[in-house]
Amino acid sequence: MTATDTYLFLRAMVDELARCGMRHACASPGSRNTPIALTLADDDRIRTWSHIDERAAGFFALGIAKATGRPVAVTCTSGTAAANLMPAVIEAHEAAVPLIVLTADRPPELRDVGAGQTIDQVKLYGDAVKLFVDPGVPEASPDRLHWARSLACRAYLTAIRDRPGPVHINLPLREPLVLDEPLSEVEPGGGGRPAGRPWVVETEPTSTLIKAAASRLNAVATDERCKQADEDLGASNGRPVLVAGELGGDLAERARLGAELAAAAAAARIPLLADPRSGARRGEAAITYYDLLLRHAPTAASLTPTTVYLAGDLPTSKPLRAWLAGLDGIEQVTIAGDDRWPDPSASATRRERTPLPTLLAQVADTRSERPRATSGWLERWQQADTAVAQAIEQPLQRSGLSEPIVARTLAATIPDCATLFVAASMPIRDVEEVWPPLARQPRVLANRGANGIDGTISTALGVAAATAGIGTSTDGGDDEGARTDDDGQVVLLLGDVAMTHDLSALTAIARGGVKLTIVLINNGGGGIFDFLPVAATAQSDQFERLLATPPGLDFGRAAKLFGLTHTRPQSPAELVAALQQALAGTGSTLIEVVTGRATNRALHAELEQAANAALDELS
Ligand SMILES: Cc1ncc(C[n+]2csc(CCOP(=O)(O)OP(=O)(O)O)c2C)c(N)n1
Repeated sequence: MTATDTYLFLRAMVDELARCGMRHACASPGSRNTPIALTLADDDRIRTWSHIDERAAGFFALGIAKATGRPVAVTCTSGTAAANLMPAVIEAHEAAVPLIVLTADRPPELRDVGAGQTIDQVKLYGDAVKLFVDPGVPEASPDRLHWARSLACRAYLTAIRDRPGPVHINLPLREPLVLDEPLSEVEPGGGGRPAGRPWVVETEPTSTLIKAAASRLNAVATDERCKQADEDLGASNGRPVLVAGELGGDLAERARLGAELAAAAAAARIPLLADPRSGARRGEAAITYYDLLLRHAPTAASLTPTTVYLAGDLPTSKPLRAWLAGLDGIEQVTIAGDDRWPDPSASATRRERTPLPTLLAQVADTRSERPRATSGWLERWQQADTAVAQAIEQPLQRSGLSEPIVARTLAATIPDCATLFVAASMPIRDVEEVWPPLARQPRVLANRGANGIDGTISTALGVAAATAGIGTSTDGGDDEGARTDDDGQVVLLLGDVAMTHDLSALTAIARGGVKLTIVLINNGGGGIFDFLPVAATAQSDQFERLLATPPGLDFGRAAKLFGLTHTRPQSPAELVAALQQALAGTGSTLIEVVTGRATNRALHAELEQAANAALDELS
């Protein structure tokens, strides 16, 4: 076995990944993975992004894969480097995002014998990966190269099929790790299949195929099935509600599904409680303030539905989740095309296996004859929604550049060809609480698989890398999905603790030439903890030091260190101007909004009180 074997084997694998559709990879420095990084970088169809920190590399890859819906390769050296990919692998697993992790390892004779930088990497990510393979030290015989090609296809297809997720190939590489002469173009065994075809082709459940399946299904749908669907959508039940979380797919698919779902709900007059991540908070049936109105017990009780449909994952809203959990004896239908089980309160009574796009196509096809929800049902929700909207408007307007106002301003200011990436903690909650149902609105993404505050900047940068078209393929061939939007831009909304957690990720801006607009809510620590019971029980110095953890950083200096323009708007109008300027420019910007945790908590309490008073009057 020579370096030639290593490089031929890796070149065959990478060639297959590119043939399957891979367009992006991320690499971090290290000696052992040099052959993997160089082989990826040598392939013109794949853009290889260089990262110093493996944790950031993992999340950056996750962001690209989230935006494009395609697997992204991540490679790193052996040892703790591989362990640093764990958080992104877990998020990819929980959020169903396709990743292909290519770790370099020591060959068998160097394992567990005190060799440097060697840990047990076998099944390092446990059950968080869909597939683990340790292919052994590469050999470049014809048989082994055919297998390398087949294995790469298997990894790609496994990552993307059914419920997508990460796969792990652990590659033991033996020295020498560099070639002493150029690699021959000729591959033992004849290389790949003719005409650039992958070694293995699998019928993928792409949206096109789902659409085709939908029309076939419609054509053969029996009367009985139609009757059943009518009942499901409210003909006999009367008071259905549709709840929508993240619907999955690449950015374009998400936007399309969201719009179609909203149209279907409006046509059937079904109240739609849609997390902005679904892209479905739009149209006549969208109920904006469900988070506030379901906190009001009499309203929540009076709006008890007969059937709940859940599309995608569960929204973040605690009141919504509590309300669903308390709906005893009500039919709750999870629309899940794969094996996801978004039911933490064990409330689901039925699972609809037909994928959402197929269901939507069926609904669209039969819309004219379809009975609607009981007359007046949607109106009752709308009435409560309007009452809350009116009640909170004044306190919101008085709050100046408050955290909810920032969320609302972003919805209205960021163009619909752009993407808003929202951090965990209060940003995701504020966006859900006040996001208006605009006809044109930016797409909303977040890491909600494991709800971590880690890797937030890195993931947003990955989304930006994919949407800005920087990483488009240059082969002129199949690049569908590699470029999701011509003028796609990404705005990141995050808190100061999440910002501090991933600060070094900002190196990717200069090193990778990625543009990002960051809106930082600097409220002096983790504002979310002020809403938890511990805020009232812990001693205040301990609360500050152990929970709130104010970073105490001068973010203007951080912006300077990483080459970002820094601005600090003082009013909603100044925020709009700062955003417009940031989006119009070519560089990255840090827009810092200074708020206070106590003020934010008081404002949220005031909004809830105002909503409750209005709902009291209504009931
Ligand atoms: C990796 C990780 N560590 C810790 C947490 C727990 N956690 C949730 S929110 C939060 C504070 C976030 O603060 P910040 O980003 O400033 O947002 P804010 O609460 O002010 O909106 C922490 C530490 C987590 N979710 N993920």
